[in-house]
Amino acid sequence: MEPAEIKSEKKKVVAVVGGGLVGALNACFFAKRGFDVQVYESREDIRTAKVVKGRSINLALSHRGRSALKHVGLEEKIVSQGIPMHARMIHSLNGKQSPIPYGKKGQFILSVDRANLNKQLLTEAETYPNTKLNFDHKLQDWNAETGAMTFVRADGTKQQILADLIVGCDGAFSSIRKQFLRRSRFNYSQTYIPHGYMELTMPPRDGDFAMKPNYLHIWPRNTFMMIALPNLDKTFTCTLFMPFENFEEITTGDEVLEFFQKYFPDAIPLIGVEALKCDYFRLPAQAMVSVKCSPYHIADKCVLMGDAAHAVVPFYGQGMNAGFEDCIVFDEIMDQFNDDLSEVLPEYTRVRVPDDHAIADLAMYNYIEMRAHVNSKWFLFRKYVDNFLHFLMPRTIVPLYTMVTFTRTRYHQAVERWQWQNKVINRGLFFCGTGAVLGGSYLLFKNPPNVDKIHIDVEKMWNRLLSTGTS
Ligand code: FAD
Ligand code: EGO
Repeated sequence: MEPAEIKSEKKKVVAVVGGGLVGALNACFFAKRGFDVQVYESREDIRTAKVVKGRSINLALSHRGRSALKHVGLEEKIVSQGIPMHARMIHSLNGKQSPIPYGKKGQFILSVDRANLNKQLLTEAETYPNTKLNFDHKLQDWNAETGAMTFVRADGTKQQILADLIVGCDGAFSSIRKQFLRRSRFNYSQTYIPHGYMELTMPPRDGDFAMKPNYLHIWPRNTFMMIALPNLDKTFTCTLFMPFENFEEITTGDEVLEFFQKYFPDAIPLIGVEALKCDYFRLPAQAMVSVKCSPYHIADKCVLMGDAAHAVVPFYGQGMNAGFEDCIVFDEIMDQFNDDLSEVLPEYTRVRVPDDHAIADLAMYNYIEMRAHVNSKWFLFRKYVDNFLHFLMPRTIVPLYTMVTFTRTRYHQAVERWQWQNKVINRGLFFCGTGAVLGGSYLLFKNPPNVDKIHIDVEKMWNRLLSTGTS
């Protein structure tokens, strides 16, 4: 008898609920492990749909996300269809553009098209014979005791389905998570931030990109922020972040223009006056929510991943990357515990919660810091300081953005290391400061200045540097 036949238990069924970015990738991971995978997605198949509605058109893909794609053999393909962004390009109010590299040569983030990425992942999942994609299946409810799920079709018919494992990848407003909320000892918090976002398209100019393509363009204006990521069709997708109350204050095309004239004048001719006046009113500003919860599992039955487990605000460009990394972490624990779900699920919660909570906090921290005091000068200054300190002590000081974006350092360890680095930097500054004061006093004593007053207000900058540390 063949060994395979001795172990003739039926293949376990994994139901992946949600065929978005994380669900489709997860389907590949589970299919690779030999499970019978059923994906249930509420929308129609986006590969054949005529109109694709959805959030943000493009996303920044970085190391963690790429690592996960590599596991399922998709990294090269996706990377080849992305646009590398080697540096941020900071736009000052006077129109000056200043690039600051992300790191060494070869360190870059990628602008990828969300819809295209989703399509490729679905197509990849379908190449496994043990995977089936079920579109037009909206999870209505499920029973945490029996594991039975109820799906509603577009025609209103309902369907009951059972699975050995339910993987909730149904996004920030997860229906799977609703059953978790009814249970004792489930921690949950959700915060809507006062900002909304709006996407505007910057068309090509003379058949080419209207701005330099290989950059993440950023207009830091404290509470008003705009970014632009390049697309393959030579357009840029600009995302304007602003408090809802300011969005609501602008009610006419002329007011849009006036607002841009004041804060983003260089973008007006690039987006186009008429387009700007019109696009602004096409869709209302969208909300952003941060969700943290724990545990991520119920017994050996159900687990949450991606935004369903941790929606983060987009101010670190890590939401999808973190969700993709979830898939790797789960896969590694499956290896470690031989697919024994009763061991794997609690371990996954134990290992992953601290890291997902850390990135949720970091993203929120960036939001608060940027809106409070990041204008273009401060942005440039801070990134120069980061790069300079890293250059001076490459092994001791690694910028937080670098650890988060270009390594797989566990998020919670990146935070710990960052706090340690800040202590080192502050001590260094203290000694330098003491040295400077002593040295300065000596020099002043030897060469008394012939001006009455020397007033340099470094104090303000100094205090800000000390109080906010360095990212
Ligand atoms: P989703 O993409 O939301 O997918 C969930 C899927 O589940 C959807 O297909 C939905 O139709 C389906 N679904 C929902 N309910 C049900 C149901 N009841 N039954 C069946 N199916 C259901 N991340 C980055 O890494 N880099 C970035 O640059 C970046 N930029 C962003 C910019 C903005 C403005 C926003 C809002 C987010 C950004 N993100 C970014 C975050 C990223 O979009 C998310 O983290 C990512 O989409 C999460 O993937 P997901 O599969 O978990 O959820
Ligand atoms: C001082 C200076 C403190 C997303 C700069 C903090 C985020 C923050 C939304 C950028 C890059 C990918 C992004 C940097 C900081 C994406 C990102 C950053 C934005 C907004 C974004 C950077 C999509 C914060 N990465 N980032 O260092 O370049 O620094 F500006 Cl609004």
